[in-house]
Amino acid sequence: FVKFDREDPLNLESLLTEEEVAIRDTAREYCQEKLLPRVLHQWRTEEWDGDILKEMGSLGLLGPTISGYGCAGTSYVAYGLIAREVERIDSGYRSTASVQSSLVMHPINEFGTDAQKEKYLPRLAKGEIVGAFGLTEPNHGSDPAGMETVAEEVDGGFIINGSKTWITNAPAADVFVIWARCKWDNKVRGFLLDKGLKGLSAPAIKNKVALRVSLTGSIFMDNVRVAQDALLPKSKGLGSAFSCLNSARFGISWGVMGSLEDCIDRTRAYALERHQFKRPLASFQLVQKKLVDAQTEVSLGLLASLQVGRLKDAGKLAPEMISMVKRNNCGKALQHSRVVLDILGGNAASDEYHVGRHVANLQVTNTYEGTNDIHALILGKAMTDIQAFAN
Ligand code: TGC
Ligand code: FAD
Repeated sequence: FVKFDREDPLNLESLLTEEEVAIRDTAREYCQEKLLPRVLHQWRTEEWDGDILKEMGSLGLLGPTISGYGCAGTSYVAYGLIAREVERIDSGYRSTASVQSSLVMHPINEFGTDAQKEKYLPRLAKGEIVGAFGLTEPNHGSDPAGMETVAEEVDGGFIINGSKTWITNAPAADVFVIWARCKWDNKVRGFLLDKGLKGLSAPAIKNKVALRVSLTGSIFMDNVRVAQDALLPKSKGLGSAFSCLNSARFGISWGVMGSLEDCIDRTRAYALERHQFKRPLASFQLVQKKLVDAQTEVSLGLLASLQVGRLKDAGKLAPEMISMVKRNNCGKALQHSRVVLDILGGNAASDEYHVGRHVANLQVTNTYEGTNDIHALILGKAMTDIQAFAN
């Protein structure tokens, strides 16, 4: 027999390529050395740090699955491994990066012209410019098909009206991927809006109780006029927006496991150190069970995401597979981070112990990119052929 490795009980490492391990190690070193020392200050102040995207860009961590344009051309598994390391520190850092990679660079690469790719991708990859993705609206979150943002064709371009809310990176964004219903054929398409356009604003949403290290804002578009080249010409219908979500949701399924791993590591160390009734907390059966339940879910969740990643890389993906791992891993991370938080006793209330911060973040990861229940309904539809979202 080999010795049981509590940090990798099912030997996930043996299923990774050398390149994936090297990328994971680069990401881990960066996150532990550069992000961890910043996280508490940013959490307390909600100050956003634009250098972080530049640093990630310099290491090739942005848009890593894209080939060309200064991107690394890695596997989706490597993308997942990066998300796991970043979210081990904080979901907000992963959010900042995954919007840039999956929700901005991906649609430009998939649906853009060569000129749009040349204009935006190299600078997004370096983190020199910041991107945001506007799908959710004040009246339409789980049901984006009802969106009220509209694009109208005018001489040589378009006029866009509408508003978006809860948009990651928006207040700092240089380029906005905006999904709008086109008046001429009623189809949803993506548009690229540059910061500074007349009628475009993106105020911050302050005083969040979670995701405090990522910037979140609204986007208001009041007769914003753009040229023809703002249209992402290969975007055709809401399915194009959903295809970006496939990549981001996949990354989240890895990321939240990193968050839960950090909760386990911290509460395990605490349980070994802290004594009550003249014994370490770790010696109590109830405490051990909490740690074991959580570590089991991490191990199973990571293996499931690895399999989905391999299928995605091989072009054998059904989007429902991503719903399954996004829903399962986010739900389990929220549930078990909350349980191991109990191990800290009163210290659970101190941000210096970090676990409470993860718990707050994981409530949001279980909500954005499709709530836990919406993913249940996506899977329910696939299992029964009956869609239960609406009549
Ligand atoms: P439905 O009729 O099911 O589909 C419309 C068209 O889209 C196609 N499609 C997909 N294509 C690719 N990938 C997928 N996952 C797809 N899902 C659907 C579908 O085939 C169809 O194509 P076509 O050619 O027949 O027109 O659409 P519906 O309106 O009934 O959708 C239902 C539902 C609930 C599944 C969908 O609205 C949904 O997923 N809602 C959740 C919304 C959501 O996830 N929003 C996320 C916003 S972005 C965000 O949260 C970023 S946070 C990031 C961070 O900070 O990390
Ligand atoms: P609602 O759709 O109003 O849902 C409320 C509740 O009702 C949920 O529990 C939901 O599961 C339930 N519900 C809704 N419909 C049904 C149904 N048919 N059956 C059963 N239950 C149902 N969006 C972007 O476009 N871009 C971003 O960058 C982005 N970043 C975000 C960052 C943060 C910090 C947050 C909090 C959100 C972000 N979002 C972003 C928005 C996010 O995607 C939405 O919040 C999410 O899709 C849910 O929509 P909603 O908030 O309108 O909730």
